[in-house]
Amino acid sequence: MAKVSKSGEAKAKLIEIPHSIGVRQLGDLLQVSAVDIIKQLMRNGIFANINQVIDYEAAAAVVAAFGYEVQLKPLATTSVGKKYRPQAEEVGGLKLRPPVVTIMGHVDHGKTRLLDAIRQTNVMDKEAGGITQHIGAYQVEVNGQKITFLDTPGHEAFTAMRARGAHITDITVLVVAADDGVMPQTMEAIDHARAAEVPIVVAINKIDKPEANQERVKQQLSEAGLVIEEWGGDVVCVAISAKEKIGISELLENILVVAEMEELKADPSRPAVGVVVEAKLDKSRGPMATVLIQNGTLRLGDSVVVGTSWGRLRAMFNDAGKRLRKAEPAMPVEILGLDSVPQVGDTLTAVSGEHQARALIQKHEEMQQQARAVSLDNLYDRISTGEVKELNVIFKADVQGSIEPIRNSLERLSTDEVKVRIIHSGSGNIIESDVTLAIASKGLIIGFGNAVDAGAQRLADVEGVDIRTYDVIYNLVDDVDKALKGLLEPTYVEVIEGRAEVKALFSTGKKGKVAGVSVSEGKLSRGAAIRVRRGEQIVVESEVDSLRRFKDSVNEVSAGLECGVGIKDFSDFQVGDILEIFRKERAKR
Ligand SMILES: Nc1nc2c(ncn2[C@@H]2O[C@H](COP(=O)(O)OP(=O)(O)OP(=O)(O)O)[C@@H](O)[C@H]2O)c(=O)[nH]1
Ligand SMILES: [Mg+2]
Repeated sequence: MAKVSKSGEAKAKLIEIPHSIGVRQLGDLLQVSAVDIIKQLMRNGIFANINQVIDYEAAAAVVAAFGYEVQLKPLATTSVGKKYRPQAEEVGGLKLRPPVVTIMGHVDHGKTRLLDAIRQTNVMDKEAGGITQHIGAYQVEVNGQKITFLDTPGHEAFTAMRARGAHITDITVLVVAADDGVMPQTMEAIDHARAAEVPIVVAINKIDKPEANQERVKQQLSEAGLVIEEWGGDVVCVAISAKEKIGISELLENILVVAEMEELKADPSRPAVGVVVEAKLDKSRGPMATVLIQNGTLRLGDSVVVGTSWGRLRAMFNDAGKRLRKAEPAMPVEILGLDSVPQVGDTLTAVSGEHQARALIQKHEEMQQQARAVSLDNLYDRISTGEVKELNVIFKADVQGSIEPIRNSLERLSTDEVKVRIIHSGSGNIIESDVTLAIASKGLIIGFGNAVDAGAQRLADVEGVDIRTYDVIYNLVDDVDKALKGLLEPTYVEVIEGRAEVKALFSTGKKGKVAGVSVSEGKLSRGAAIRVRRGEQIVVESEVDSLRRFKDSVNEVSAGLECGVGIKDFSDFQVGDILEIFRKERAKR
């Protein structure tokens, strides 16, 4: 039954498959259509549709039939999300490092102005001529301690980095304008920071304005679940004016307090690891990248791999444009010497030489291919391999009023094995930042009564993010419920729906043969899965192509009646063959 590959080339290639896998995913893995997978499964006696999940044995038989070696894939051990934590073996040389901070908040609430205010009042290297250059991040010094700020404000940029697998932010500063209060993007920013499990420091901005109302902002924040210290919660909140430069040093000191609680550490004695925050091609200097060092120390002359590019460090500059010989953890530096322009979010790793560089580049390429989002279709698959223990859902509804009830229904679907976690909800269409959040959180997006923005759909298609939109609450909840139940019911049982015995054979011209049968049990139905038994042997498994009572084509024939049966791609009936109509059903627990 083994099928020879079309290419015909030798391929004792090894395919690894998990404990269970979706039919569609198996097709992707073998680079054949799902239909071919379904056909092969049928030949092996398993009737599954494209969205179903099959177990290892079933999948392995298919893989073997396509001529590959097959092996069980070990459980995934990839870490998901979270900030950079050095490995246990690194603990020896661990030292405290500066925090890396991203500023977020609603449009026009003063993010850029705050970044500028911090930079102007606290830039470290004033003697370098005061020409701070824009390299994507900068460091300031407060009471002898450093803080690194990422120059691109907003939760979109923050989550876009996470979506690329880079977890660089330790603390977010949430800017809320005192005259405007908590707005939709403030809420988004809160959800994005929470999804990343990054602590939030609130900066109530524009307190110089006569319309400023700090109490109202604090009230709204507590409604959003951010209870500030003054109100008995644990969220640090500082009143500032980015314009008048009021409260800036207090904000910085508070950031350091939060950083201290986080115990951010790194080992400067190791070879460097970092993340690209900006990259460009300079006409005269070639590829340039701003890298935030996460661990270890980067030195001039080091060989580095950055994403899929590599090179030897020819020069290194800080945010003031000053040449450096080395860069320590949490320091942003601009580097020269790469052979091509890397991408924002790419990882930098110092390597011993070309051999290690090549191995690493290959690993990065493989990792790029492996990152895949969760969908309702592959949910069971992902959970059973240990990859998913929480179903992260981004839920958007047409109107605010629909959010709470549906949110509650979804959260109630949580089981012992999987928790349904609504990481972000809101009203309006599904937008690009929802998709980025889904990528970063390996989540899926559910919409109710709304539409998907074109840009969001494009991104979702490219990144393989599952977006489901509904107009009926029941269908929405039922689909998620079914997907979750899939994990509780990994096995399938076969149900025999009908049996018939072949009494006579009829030729039907070029279409082949039809069997004249007498239905002994249950019923036969058109389109149903059918197998032909001859004694102990199963001759074929296929589906009922045609069903006739006298001259009429019918959909069903019940026990006690006689009819003509045609089977798809089969005509070698013999008198005495037994036909069985069967259905595969998920076993109840
Ligand atoms: N009065 C007053 N105005 C401020 C303050 N901070 C910012 N602004 C003004 O508010 C407006 C928006 O500030 P930005 O810093 O551009 O706001 P943003 O959050 O970066 O806005 P986007 O980048 O568009 O999301 C500008 O006109 C600022 O001058 C402040 O503390 N007081
Ligand atoms: Mg701005």
